[in-house]
Amino acid sequence: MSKKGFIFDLDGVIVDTAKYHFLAWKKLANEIGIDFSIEQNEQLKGVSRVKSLEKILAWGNKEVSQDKFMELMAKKNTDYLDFIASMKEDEILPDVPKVLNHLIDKNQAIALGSASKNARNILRKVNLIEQFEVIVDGNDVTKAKPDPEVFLNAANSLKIKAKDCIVFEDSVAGVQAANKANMVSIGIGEKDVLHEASYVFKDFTEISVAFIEKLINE
Ligand code: B16
Ligand code: MG
Repeated sequence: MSKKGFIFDLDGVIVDTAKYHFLAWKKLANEIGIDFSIEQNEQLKGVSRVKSLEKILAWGNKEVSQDKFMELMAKKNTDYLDFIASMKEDEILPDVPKVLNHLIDKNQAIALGSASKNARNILRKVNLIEQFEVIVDGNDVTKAKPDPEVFLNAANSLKIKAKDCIVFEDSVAGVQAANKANMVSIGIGEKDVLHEASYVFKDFTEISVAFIEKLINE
């Protein structure tokens, strides 16, 4: 049996933390007099903390000093940490453990490739940290998605060639990053949004064992 590298994004793929990012950004934006909609939040998926704040300030036509920028980022993260403080295993998205366990049974290489600096903390909370052989997160990369750095690092640490890696991603930037890395991209979400992905599924309940076997063997 061949050994492939399976790289999972975190927010929106393993857990639905997008709702907590939204609440924390909305609180911050409103406090500084900027409107923030759920549609705008879509554009922040997979985008780093720095880039997210830059976008929000641009939408609100607001400029702030470097010190203020740092203060706003810290504030957003404090609120976000409050929202995720009580996260438990029941917030893991449906059938994610089933797919992870199947891959472990089949001796496949498994990594996390996330833009979040809180990724390890979240994996610990939901009790999935042991499932990942390699974790590459926002603390380990200099270039944010759609740059492929996060996934190439993960492949490198897994010692699996990029072309033998499969990435699960819920964001457009993440799918583009996987494609640039020359990996198979699997979009988790809506087909019309993630149309650049090699395959798209609404969630992991739509992914069959036969499909996983095909990924391993092709
Ligand atoms: P943090 P992912 C991304 O995680 C989120 O999708 C994005 O909304 C967030 O701004 C980014 O992480 C940074 O997160 O503020 O926790 O460092 O989807 O790449 O797992
Ligand atoms: Mg994501």
